[in-house]
Amino acid sequence: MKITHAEVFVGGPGKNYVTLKIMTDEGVYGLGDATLNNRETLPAQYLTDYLIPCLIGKDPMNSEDIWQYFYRGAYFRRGPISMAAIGAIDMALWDIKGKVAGLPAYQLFGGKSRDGAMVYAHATGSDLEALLDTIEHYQSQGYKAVRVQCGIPGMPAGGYGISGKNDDSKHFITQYGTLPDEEIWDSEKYLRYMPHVFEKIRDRFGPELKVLHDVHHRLTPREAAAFGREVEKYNLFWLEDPTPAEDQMALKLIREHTTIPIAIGEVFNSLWDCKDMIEQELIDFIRVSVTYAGGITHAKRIVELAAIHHVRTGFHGAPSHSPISMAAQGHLNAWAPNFGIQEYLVLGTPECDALFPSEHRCEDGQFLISDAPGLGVDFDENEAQRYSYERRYHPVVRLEDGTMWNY
Ligand code: GCO
Ligand code: MG
Repeated sequence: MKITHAEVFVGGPGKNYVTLKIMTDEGVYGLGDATLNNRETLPAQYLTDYLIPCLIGKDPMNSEDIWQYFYRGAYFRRGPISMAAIGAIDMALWDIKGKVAGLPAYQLFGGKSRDGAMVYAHATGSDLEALLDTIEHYQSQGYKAVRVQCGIPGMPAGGYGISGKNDDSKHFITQYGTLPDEEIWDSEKYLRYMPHVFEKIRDRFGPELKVLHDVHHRLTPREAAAFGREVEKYNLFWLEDPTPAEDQMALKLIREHTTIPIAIGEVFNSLWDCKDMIEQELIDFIRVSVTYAGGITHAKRIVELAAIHHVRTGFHGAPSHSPISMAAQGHLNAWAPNFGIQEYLVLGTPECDALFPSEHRCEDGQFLISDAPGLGVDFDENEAQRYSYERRYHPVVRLEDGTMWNY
């Protein structure tokens, strides 16, 4: 079996999904997702200019060798652009492998360890009342876990993930302007207010609800340690990205002061970015995604290392990931002995379903994987013609005096 050609499509309903399609001489094709949020053209170009030409003529069943070829062969290794591009190829090869075998991808990893994988939704409120209402809404839909983000009194944009425009449906990160929005951040106001938010959530919803919170890299290690200790009593499922993720050893200080579960890793691109924190057991959940961390082959390696260090999975699932990478994660989640939770925000709009038809579904707060061969997601190229690339940015963040801070 040989790869004959491959194509990249950029665009989608409200998103710049980067979709790779790899064709073979036997008519079987595979699909991968290289969407690097708000930098989408870069992995697309990397694929077209450098990787696809090397793929032609290769046997798609040798996914390990092809992964090594692109990773070791690049010389300038890692980084989000090249790992998203390699990741898309890798997903597409597992898709082909599954289709050839007539098996869903999870069967190739070792079968199912569970029927449904618990997911969490994003509950966001521009103020506490709005947040509590949003949590209630998700609970009524069957969700057992929610990520809670709340507007902070006195902070213009209200904190990470809050639009500041009193419109909860628009809380998310992607900006449609021609230049990045600017947000203001104040750690002191945040640290003063958030414990009260957790207290009110527990008062209203009791101990069962799984409550997650994303600090989005905004605190210093000392602040995060003190915060974690203060809110320990509210029994969070996790505290995410308390400090900027590139400093693996910052977590030591946090760990010395609090037992709050820590989740980190959505910006990591390889095992090397998280190896020390996993081996030293400084985290509880690893947040990589199959897209940004080099596809199924490499993400699985991270999951296996995590498993022997009591670290569970909590794959990144922001809406920037297309249904293809969400399916790839769904297959890993079905198999992983150390599965923890899955962030799941694919809204299942009719436009998205038409572009990426699949039988995977989300019910009662669980992701249920279909038994279709491969990744179990298709791509409608006619539908794709409706969309094209539109430039977008994440916001940037400044402190009140103008100093740049971490988005
Ligand atoms: C999350 C993330 C996202 C990121 C986004 C960046 O936990 O879902 O923090 O909201 O901000 O994926 O592209
Ligand atoms: Mg996050």
